[in-house]
Amino acid sequence: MLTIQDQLQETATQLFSKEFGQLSKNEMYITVATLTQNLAAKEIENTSVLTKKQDAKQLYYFSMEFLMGRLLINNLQNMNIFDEIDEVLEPYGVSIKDIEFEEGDAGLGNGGLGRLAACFMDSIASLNYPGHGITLRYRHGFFKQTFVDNKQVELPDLWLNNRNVWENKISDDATTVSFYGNLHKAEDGSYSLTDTVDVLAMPYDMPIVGASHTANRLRMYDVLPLENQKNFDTYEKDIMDIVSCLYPDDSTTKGKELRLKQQYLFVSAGLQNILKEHLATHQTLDNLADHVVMQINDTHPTLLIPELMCVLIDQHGYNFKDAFALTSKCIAYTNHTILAEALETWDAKMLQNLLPRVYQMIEDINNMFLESLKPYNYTKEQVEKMAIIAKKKVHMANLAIVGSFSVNGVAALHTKILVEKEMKIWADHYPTKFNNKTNGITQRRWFHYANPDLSSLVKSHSDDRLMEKPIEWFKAFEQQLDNEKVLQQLMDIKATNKTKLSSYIQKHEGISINQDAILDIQIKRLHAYKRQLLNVFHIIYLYQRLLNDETFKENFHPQTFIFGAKAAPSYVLAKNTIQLIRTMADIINADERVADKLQVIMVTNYNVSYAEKLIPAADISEQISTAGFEASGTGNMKFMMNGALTLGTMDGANVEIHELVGDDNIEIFGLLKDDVFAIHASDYKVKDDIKDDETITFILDYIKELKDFQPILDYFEKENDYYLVVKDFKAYVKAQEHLNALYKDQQAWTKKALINIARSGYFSSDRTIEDYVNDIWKLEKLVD
Ligand code: NBG
Repeated sequence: MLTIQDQLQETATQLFSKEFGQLSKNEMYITVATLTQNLAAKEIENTSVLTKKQDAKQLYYFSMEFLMGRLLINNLQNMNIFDEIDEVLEPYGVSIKDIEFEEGDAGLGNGGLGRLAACFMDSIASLNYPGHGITLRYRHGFFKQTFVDNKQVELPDLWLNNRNVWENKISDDATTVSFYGNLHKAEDGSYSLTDTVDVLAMPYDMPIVGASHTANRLRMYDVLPLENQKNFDTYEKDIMDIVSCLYPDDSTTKGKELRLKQQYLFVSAGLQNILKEHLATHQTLDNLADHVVMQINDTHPTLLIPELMCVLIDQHGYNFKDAFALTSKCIAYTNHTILAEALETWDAKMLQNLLPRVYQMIEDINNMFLESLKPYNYTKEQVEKMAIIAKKKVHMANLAIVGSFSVNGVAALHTKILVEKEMKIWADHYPTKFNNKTNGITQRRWFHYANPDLSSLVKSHSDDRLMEKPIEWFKAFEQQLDNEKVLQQLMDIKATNKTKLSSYIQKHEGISINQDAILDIQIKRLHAYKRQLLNVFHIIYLYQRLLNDETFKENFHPQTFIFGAKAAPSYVLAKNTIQLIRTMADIINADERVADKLQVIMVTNYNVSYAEKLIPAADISEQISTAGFEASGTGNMKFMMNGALTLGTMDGANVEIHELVGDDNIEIFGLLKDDVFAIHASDYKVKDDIKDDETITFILDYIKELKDFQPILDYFEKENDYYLVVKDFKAYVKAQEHLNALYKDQQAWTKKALINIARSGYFSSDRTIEDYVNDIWKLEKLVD
């Protein structure tokens, strides 16, 4: 058996024909990562041997997004070889931390939904369940953000330009996926397609190494041309587009069709691979539901339902009824939003043209479903609401609900809103299908890795044997609530994390943060419902107050507001909000009069790696969405685990955080979801509120004076402040003032932080995954 040192040298020789010590930093990274990858490959092999031996049921998590971030340290830590490798590197004068940034930040996702999928992968493997991810191998990840004149400019994220050490091309599993074509019915009633446009779906696997003995796979499909296709040049160009980027511009029909092609590609190819593997051991599909469960992450992979039906009927001779029964036993659906704009519909004609047989199957499912409604006394409107195809559109959420055995929301409040309001008719129709699975985050990345000092502190007061029970492991720390030494250590750790963040921000943004200030952070996608505008309104107010009110200024503890957010390239209001934040940052940071009190920073290209730096340093976690609109949020959980206090509305998982820590350890403000829904149902006019409110009038005038912010002004004038910034403003200001005053008692504040940390174990994605396993997936653990 070669030592790690020998293996490292051997890898360096194979890859670069050089002595390890002669390698550049980038080559060192590639060498260490390749060695890690080779060790992971052994674990993958072991996992598939165990899966076969136990004939274990496997999960396939279909998601258009996996926001993995960097993997080197994550993998080394999970494999428990971090220290060993770091020691080997020492004589060469480098550490793993020096080379980790040579890795690209894999950004195959845009926010919470994609990061959730990544956290789930980590937990599934760490808990020794056989469960794999299926997605696309986009050539460009989520765009890289820069700013020009404070405006967001999007650059392509060329993440594959640097060698992706983690992936392996699995040519043996390449499959053909067909688009378009003419549908034929044979005499025996079966269907086939001719004149299709075919592509080769080529899988690349990335290892997902868990913290125990299991390693699963994230399978990403690329596209390659096939021989014998008509008009080869245009054909090749067209199909390469399928995997070119994460979010094709879908303002055009062509863009929409491209998005649909993406969805079908990974669904069809993924399914073919799953069925091939199943048939190789079981020779029949009759028992598929005993061995395979497929979770669809939001509606994007919903074509899995009609596709599996087509395969069962056309290739395996099933009748419609049996095929449907089997399909809906294998597939479960997670809903991640109630925002109407995110509930997908496809133009029926387009879907029919692109996927004639799949469309026909959707029609058949729809007919069967509508037929099944007849014995109930639904009104015409109700039937139309539930129909899978209505008004020439295919409603993917309806298809997902009809064709699956489980529909889950992602936080208690979100599921409640689905069941009682948005999807009430469905929940009444299928009372046992709906369930809640509150989201979670992997503590391995978001605590142990991102905040090593805090991790060590908690570890020293907990029991290692509880590591696998995060709720209890974290909870043990609460016994230190009155331990002054521990409280001091907590303060020191926060201070150190702030220093580290400050030098990171200095390097990336050219500004250093005030070390004494309260660090108040809002990091998430930019969207009107998340209300970054409320935050910046408060900042404008605060700035004026500090300039004009000496007593207030004296009593005010310095506060630094940090934002990180990308706006969708075509989302005008969101982009304008970024510009306003950046503009205010310029004005405030340059104003000597408030220099020691107030600071505003909007970081560039916020991503997973940035979040890992920001979260451990935060004092205040801004979770201020309009109640009823944030399905769950997962950033809120990460901040809590790292000892920040939540400043939030009763929305998404904030509600559960509040329930866990109690009124005293969270700052809750603002309208409740029922208030919000009532206002939306009334004839509320924001201009009446503005008229009577000097502060709001001042802020809007201030923004007007700055020029350049018409979209924000329009949002109030034309969209009637749909997300209720004005209505919640006073309560938000009060909550901010309360926190600012509280912070002065460092001891009391730190106790609150400690309680947050100690009760955060519930939000470990290990807990979430166990919930999915027990209620939906029914998997058994792999035993080594
Ligand atoms: C997002 C929600 C978040 C939630 C994540 C993960 C979509 C469509 N939804 O609140 O907005 O935390 O999903 O469930 O991205």
